[in-house]
Amino acid sequence: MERTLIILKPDAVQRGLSGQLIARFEQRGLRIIGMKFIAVSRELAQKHYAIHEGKSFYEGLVNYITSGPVVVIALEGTNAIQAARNTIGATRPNEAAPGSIRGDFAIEVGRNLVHGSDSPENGLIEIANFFNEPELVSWARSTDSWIFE
Ligand code: IDP
Ligand code: MG
Repeated sequence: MERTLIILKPDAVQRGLSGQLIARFEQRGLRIIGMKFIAVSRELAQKHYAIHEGKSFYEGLVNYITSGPVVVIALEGTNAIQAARNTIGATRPNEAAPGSIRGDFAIEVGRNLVHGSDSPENGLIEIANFFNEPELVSWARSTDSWIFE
């Protein structure tokens, strides 16, 4: 089982898309193990996006993710990283396939609605950055055997 951190970014919350976007991950079959509605501090934003420090869009990116409340979600499942990234769609919404979140709801890279971890290792690191251990729930979903073989 892999774990991935999903963030519904401030544009998703402001546009009232949170419910629809959560539904897409649920219907994909990924199991929610943590979820909360928070304001991201600048410090946490800088930590989360440290890999992009120095890039031309870095300042704008930190401003974007701290510009309003977000929903952070920890998901678990087989191939959770790739499954979630496919559900999210390509980084640049103009290149994202229709049917993906970005392909259906977004148009610009700086307002691309959702974050998803890019590797199993980063999934664990990013979840630990946003959640305390007691905020993560280990549970058996009654439908698990119909979703995971
Ligand atoms: P990802 O979110 O698809 O993993 P990354 O390359 O990790 O994409 O970039 C992190 C975030 O930085 C993107 O989701 C997007 O919000 C922002 N970003 C990436 N490239 C650009 C850019 O060229 N201009 C503005 N924002 C960008
Ligand atoms: Mg990324």
